[in-house]
Amino acid sequence: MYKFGYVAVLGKPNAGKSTLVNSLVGEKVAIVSNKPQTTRDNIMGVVTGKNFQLAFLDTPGIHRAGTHLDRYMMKNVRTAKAGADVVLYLIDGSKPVDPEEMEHIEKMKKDGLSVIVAKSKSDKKVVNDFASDISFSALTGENLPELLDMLLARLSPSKTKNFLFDEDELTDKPLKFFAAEFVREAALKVLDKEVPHGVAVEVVKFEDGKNLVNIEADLVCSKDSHKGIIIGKGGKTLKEIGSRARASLEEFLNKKVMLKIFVKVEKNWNDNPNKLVVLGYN
Ligand SMILES: Nc1nc2c(ncn2[C@@H]2O[C@H](COP(=O)(O)OP(=O)(O)OP(=O)(O)O)[C@@H](O)[C@H]2O)c(=O)[nH]1
Ligand SMILES: [Mg+2]
Repeated sequence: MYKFGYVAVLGKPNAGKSTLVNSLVGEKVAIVSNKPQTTRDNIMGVVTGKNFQLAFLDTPGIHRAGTHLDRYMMKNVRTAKAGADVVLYLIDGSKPVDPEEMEHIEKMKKDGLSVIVAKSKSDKKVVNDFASDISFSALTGENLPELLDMLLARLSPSKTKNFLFDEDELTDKPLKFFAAEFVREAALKVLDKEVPHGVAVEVVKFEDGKNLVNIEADLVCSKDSHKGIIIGKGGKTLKEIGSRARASLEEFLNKKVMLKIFVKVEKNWNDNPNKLVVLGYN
């Protein structure tokens, strides 16, 4: 008997959704940072076993939408939910529970969705007593096999192999997407406060050579005042972003990478529907 299913991974910003998907897939398909609202797009991560295949959809963290970018992100959450066979809802066990979240979970169940509530970060001190179906740590791997079993138990078996993806197909995004995301991840790590949230990355050149990948990217920020912060004194901050992004891209692509980043200002791009489309959020 075989099992296949789509799993939408939902939860608040910073709950650990992307870290979990990466660790189940065994490859970094989604960028991670300690800043909320790191993920903006739905990113698929496929896990294939002997008799099963699970297509996880990593989603943006659920938050109140202010800008058009926020609305784009929340639309992604709805899309993932609508196409899911199982919803895996993550609650950060190291943070207090939000009553609104409990209501949201109850509503999903009432709407007939198959929901598993899992507490993340079990390697940290647990401070919330919300009743979950399982707790796990994506960092130490605690309870990950049990979590997979729990998800599989929610799917009905098929006599024929009903997998939708090739075994070596780990994600649905092209290399260019990862180039942009790894630059954004480096920016999230190096920059502080509200600056990284106003950052988008557009890859303007991606030449995939035999031994070298040549990449040029525009690092777009939303305010004039952010440009100087991103470049830093004598270009120090931008250099740091570039070298971090290059290192993770070289690891991801398994090739030498040449990376040039140009900082540009697009005032309030994150609240401009046309600019969002240009920057790949459509
Ligand atoms: N200690 C510990 N930290 C974790 C674990 N999982 C994730 N984190 C940390 O939590 C932070 C957020 O992780 P992400 O995976 O980016 O969270 P997310 O839910 O995808 O966040 P958004 O994309 O913003 O919605 C990062 O600093 C991670 O390193 C875990 O199992 N244990
Ligand atoms: Mg994420």
